[in-house]
Amino acid sequence: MKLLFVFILIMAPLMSSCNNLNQPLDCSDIYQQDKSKPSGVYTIYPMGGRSAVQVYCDMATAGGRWTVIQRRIDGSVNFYRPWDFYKMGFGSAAGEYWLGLDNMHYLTNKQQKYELLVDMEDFEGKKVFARYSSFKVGAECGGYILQVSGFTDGGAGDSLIYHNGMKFSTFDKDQDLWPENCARKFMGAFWYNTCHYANPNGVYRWGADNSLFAVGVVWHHWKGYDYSLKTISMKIRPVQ
Ligand SMILES: [Ca+2]
Repeated sequence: MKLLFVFILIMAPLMSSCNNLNQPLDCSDIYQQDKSKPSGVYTIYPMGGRSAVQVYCDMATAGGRWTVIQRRIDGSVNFYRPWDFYKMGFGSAAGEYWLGLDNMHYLTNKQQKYELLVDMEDFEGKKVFARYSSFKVGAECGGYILQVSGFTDGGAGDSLIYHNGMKFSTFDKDQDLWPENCARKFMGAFWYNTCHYANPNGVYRWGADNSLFAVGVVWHHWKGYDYSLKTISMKIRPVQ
């Protein structure tokens, strides 16, 4: 009996750290395990044991630990998709993808507060960012409401605050505040208001193009409605 007690005492910390090692919740957990790990594709478990999902971890920008939840880099993935895809996630962690609203909800509704960094680049190679000290996605039953605040300007301007408090909309699920359908009109999926200042899931159009109004990968406060960005990525991490 005494031996068993000692055994449990010795094994307890091992067992708990083992669980953590095998099932990191996000890229911040992966970073804490080994601070020398480079940026790249890793497996995380945002909803526990059976929720394995591949993501891109940014371990370099502003201290690293970022879990990328959305990324456009080359137009290789079609982002004009219905509700179920935005709920569950799609694309490739090594390239363009959307992590999924369920994963975003679970990650950002744990005890720790999350911050958001939006990195973007134009076709001339100029890079800017917008940073928010608080980012949270509500539950599906409430429409995955976006809560974002605490803006810091890295040259991009604040195109997201207009979307704060909005429900998520896709072309087949209109939860925006416009009488018509924002997702259909602007060929994306987002927390549309009436409709947008940011359309990161819009059509990849390789730069300036005013043939169709504001349907591109738009961040209005930086490049206006007629410019579709070369890259944009939204990444989150727990506030330390
Ligand atoms: Ca509508």
